[in-house]
Amino acid sequence: MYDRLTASLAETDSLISDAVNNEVARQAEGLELIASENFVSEAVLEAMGSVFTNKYAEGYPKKRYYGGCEFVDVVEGAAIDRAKRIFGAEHANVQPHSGAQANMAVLLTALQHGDTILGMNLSHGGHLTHGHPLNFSGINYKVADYGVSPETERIDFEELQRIAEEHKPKLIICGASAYPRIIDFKRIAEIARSINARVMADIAHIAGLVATGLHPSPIEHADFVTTTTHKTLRGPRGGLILCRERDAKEIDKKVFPGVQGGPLVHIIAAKAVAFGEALRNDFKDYQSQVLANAKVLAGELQRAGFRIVSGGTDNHLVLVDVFSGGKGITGKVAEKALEAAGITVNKNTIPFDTNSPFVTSGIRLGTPALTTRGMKEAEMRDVASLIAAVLRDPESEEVRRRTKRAVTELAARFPLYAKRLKRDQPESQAVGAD
Ligand code: DSN
Repeated sequence: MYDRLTASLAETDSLISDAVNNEVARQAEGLELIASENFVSEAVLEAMGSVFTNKYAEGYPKKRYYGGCEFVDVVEGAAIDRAKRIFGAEHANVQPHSGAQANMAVLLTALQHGDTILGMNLSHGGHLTHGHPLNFSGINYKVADYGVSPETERIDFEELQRIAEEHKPKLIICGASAYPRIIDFKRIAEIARSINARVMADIAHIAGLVATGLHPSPIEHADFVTTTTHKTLRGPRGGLILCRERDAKEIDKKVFPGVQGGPLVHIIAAKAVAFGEALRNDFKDYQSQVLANAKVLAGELQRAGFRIVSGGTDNHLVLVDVFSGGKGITGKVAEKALEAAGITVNKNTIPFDTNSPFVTSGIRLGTPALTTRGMKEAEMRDVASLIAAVLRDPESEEVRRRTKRAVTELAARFPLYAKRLKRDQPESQAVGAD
């Protein structure tokens, strides 16, 4: 059905072509609820698939180590300029291939090998690159960690202050991958100042909300702000660093040649396109809908009897405690059962989880992708009841079959990449053609 999307590839490599087309079908026909995923626009896809992939461009605009970079400079210049405008930042480096490499460049800028960092505990919602023992951040630096309070499941700032005073880190890292509440960047910066530390805010998950003023911005509080570009920001898979002018030179040096060689110019072009989209008024409408949808999803699941970590959400994600102290099912079972019914989520630890990270007590749900498809509050109510039905009876083939049928019908009402498919295919074969 989708094979016209990869016409040239199909002629030369059917294995990869089939995999691409199967993935298009999976994305189009299922419900994508992974909080860190989204669907980029066709314009972003085109920039990513452009001939800029052929070009080496080590260096920065107007200071390259290769000839033939005049058009590369256009796209990198636009990406930098647009990123600075979106976030009100003094300096932007758009070259990091990923969030991990953005964070690596900041740590190399702010720290000496062996210095102490203070990051949020991964099992309380932090990120791998904020000090996990198996990650470069935990291997090269001493790590102290903070988390949420057992009562409120929100960041415990008094405890954070106490840990900061005890360990005297050089860098406090904030930002999270599974924290459904507003992060008080101002408060964290005050704690950092009180112990003479610097702050890195990793806003990967909430970048789109920050970009549109729907989550407080860390720009004036943090020394360094990093993000991926592919989550709520809805750009290509990649990273971005924002900082003050005074750190600009060091950050640029640490990205290249410190951490990376040649930039991925096709991805930078796609970042520029996505940043252009984020500057449009309708991007704020989209982000507002992401928030409204997450609130409805959390509320409906709560009404259906599930415990929502921290009692609700202020952002794009909902953390559901499906285990409920042993009365329910594990996150692992929940993820598998939902996947079989066409609903993609990820198992996730919850604060003070008694299950291992491979099993978990929770699932993490996010609304950015479904909101991009155009789904609103009414559809979130349907999605919540489909999820609840599967979680109540995770082994039932009948429930999975019934849910999958409903998922396919719902997805077809909100076509994905319909314009491209309609252009390339006979009308009757386009996803959701009506
Ligand atoms: N792996 C990312 C996520 O899924 O949230 C975190 O960076």
